Amino acid sequence: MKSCLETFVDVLYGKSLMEASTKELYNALAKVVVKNVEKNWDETRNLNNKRCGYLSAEFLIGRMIYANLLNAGMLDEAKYILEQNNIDINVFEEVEDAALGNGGLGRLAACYLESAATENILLDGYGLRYRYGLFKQSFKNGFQNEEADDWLKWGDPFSKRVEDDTVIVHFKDMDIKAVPYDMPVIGYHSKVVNTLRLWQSEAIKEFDFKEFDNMEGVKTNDEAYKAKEITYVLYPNDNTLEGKKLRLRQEYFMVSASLQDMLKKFKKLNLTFKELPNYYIWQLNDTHPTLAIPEMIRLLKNEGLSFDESLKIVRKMFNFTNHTIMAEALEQWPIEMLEELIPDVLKEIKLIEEDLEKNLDKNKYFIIKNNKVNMAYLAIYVSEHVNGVAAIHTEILKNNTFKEWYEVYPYKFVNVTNGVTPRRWLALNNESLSKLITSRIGDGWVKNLGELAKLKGIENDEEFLKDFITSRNINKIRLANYIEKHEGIDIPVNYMFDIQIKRLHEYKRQLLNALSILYLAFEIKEGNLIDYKPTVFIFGAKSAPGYYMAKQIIKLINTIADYVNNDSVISKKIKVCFVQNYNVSYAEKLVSAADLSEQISMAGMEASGTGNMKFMINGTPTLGTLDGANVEIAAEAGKSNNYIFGLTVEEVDALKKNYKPELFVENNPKLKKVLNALIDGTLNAKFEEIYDSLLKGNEPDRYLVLADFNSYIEMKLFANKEYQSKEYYKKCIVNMYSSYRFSSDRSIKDYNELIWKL
Ligand code: 26W
Repeated sequence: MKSCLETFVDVLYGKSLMEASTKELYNALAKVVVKNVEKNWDETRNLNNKRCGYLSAEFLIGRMIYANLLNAGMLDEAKYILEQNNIDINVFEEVEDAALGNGGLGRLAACYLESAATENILLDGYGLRYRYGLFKQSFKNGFQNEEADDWLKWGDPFSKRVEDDTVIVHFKDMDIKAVPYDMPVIGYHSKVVNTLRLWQSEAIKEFDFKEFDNMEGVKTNDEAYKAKEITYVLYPNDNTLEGKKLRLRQEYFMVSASLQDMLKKFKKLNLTFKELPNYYIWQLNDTHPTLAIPEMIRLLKNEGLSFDESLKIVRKMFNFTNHTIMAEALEQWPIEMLEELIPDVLKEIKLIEEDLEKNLDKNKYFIIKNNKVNMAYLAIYVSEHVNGVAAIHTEILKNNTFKEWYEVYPYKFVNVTNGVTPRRWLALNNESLSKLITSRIGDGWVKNLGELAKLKGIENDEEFLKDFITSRNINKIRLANYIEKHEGIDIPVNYMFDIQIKRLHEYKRQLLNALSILYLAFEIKEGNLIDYKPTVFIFGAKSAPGYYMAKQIIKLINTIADYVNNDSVISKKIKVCFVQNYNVSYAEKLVSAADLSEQISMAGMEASGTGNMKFMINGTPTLGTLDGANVEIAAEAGKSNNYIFGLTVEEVDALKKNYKPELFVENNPKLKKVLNALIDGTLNAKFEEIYDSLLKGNEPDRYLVLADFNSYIEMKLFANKEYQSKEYYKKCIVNMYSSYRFSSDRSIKDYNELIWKL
């Protein structure tokens, strides 16, 4: 490998390793990795076994170099060679994340590809190659500021442009070129190398200077612009449909290119189309790629099949994962818009609707209503399987969200609880804990997280306990240094690190956390919390740029941070830090250094959560509600090994029938004081809208922040009381070794056994 890296740096840049820039080293090293897996990649590609395509508008892959080196078995050697040239492998931390996703759903897609390759399962990723990923966030005067994410400035050395596999996607007003960029998906010490294929939109006729002077040229250039626009930028919404034409174009572009690509390969096999579902099936990552269903029918009809024949085949080809029950996220596209952009696809949707009317009571079941296409209903009607992403979430789908559909198709509904890859989320991000684990049970856990169960009982081993604490402290020091450098905030490492990191959304209740901090601040000021152990509350979160209330909450938390951090009495006990530009790489550092994991959504709202799993694997107890996968985390590790509080789903439903938030404030002067601080000038800014959202309007306090306030404070104080005791660290360790269920290797095996059957 040494000479290989030297050759690449020399051939590409005419330099020695020591002369090369970080960017040059990165590009050359990545090329060496790709070259190393080339043979396995070709062999995997050439297998004719049944495969599944994971069709997703988002793949939040993050930084790739370390994960790929580890999985290809090249990490130690790379470290060594670089070291010999006085280069620290950590220089690649400068390389920006590929943030081609918003949050949980996109990161899940990335973990799944990695786990499938590790488990030798033939799962390809199909998506979009956005020129700009999720915006970069900074704070200006406490408000979120967004900037373009030019991730390609570091190059894209893991990708290969495959000109030969270009396809044409047809819209009513124009035809567009879809050019694939392929990335190898390298499993951990496995033979299979899968492919992540991302489509880039381009004009069929490129910008033409000769024609620039006449009208013809203007039209060409306009078209070139319109073509490129499709994959120009990732929509930064998480949980709300904006209903924009360009977004619909993105979805259809992705779907049509991917299916054409698959069909082209299938036709080379000279089989009958009936065989198609034995050759290729698709997992729809939420409704975003649901147009694949009518598009597949359209393509089969182009091959000479009838609608009925096509539908019969397509019914065996698709499976649908739902990731949220929030009404505002469930996609419904206006018929008008479909008619304007993709009338041929709309025709097939209407035929599917006719088919539905033949089979089901049309007063109760529909795909099209009020001139809108309900994408979830379309997906459920045709798919073989529908799944939720945590046990409680799947139950809610069956009993509420898709109740009527469950009544007619009970056999379609299955649960596959989410997972995260233990390579990125333990082996790589937490070197000290990994070493400790390996010193006791060997390194088999990296490939099979279930081996952590061998550590059962080790929480009673004094030496392990001591080493565990040392490991946690190493990570806390590393995080504190990083935060000091990037945020300019000094975080004492002997403070408890209480961390909430996730997209900013009202249902996730960062506001509940913020209000609890104000409560603690006032208590400390009044001298009521003598024994409280110093704590730093760390937040990381991006808000959708158009989500007003979320942006107000960011400003509030930054304002509370100023108030707390600048008060000489309060800051001796608590500090607040909202890190900027929270992303995958930041998350890696945060989860390995956390003392407490905040998972405090209103019960019933968080489909699963995956951050909760990352903390657990790293040995951090959850302060959380019985929502999403928290329920399963508490079940696996034991409820008493986590800090569970608040209303359950059933209690939320009951309370919501006649909720009067003011009743929770009236007899609670401390809560009243906290709420008043939002509007009375205690803080440096006023937050009328937040205050009003809790107490006024037709649905005050929609997410029951005030109803859960007391039980939250109580559990938060209890966690603080236990912190640094043996009891506390035992809880950490039990969580860590009980985390097998939350490995994405397990999730992928569930998908394969219950759904794909590859
Ligand atoms: C159309 C706009 C839009 C964009 C993204 C709507 C909905 C989404 C996603 C469904 C949002 C999302 O990321 N959901 C999260 O998915 C994770 C992976 O399953 C879950 O762990 C989270 O609970 C869920 O919020």
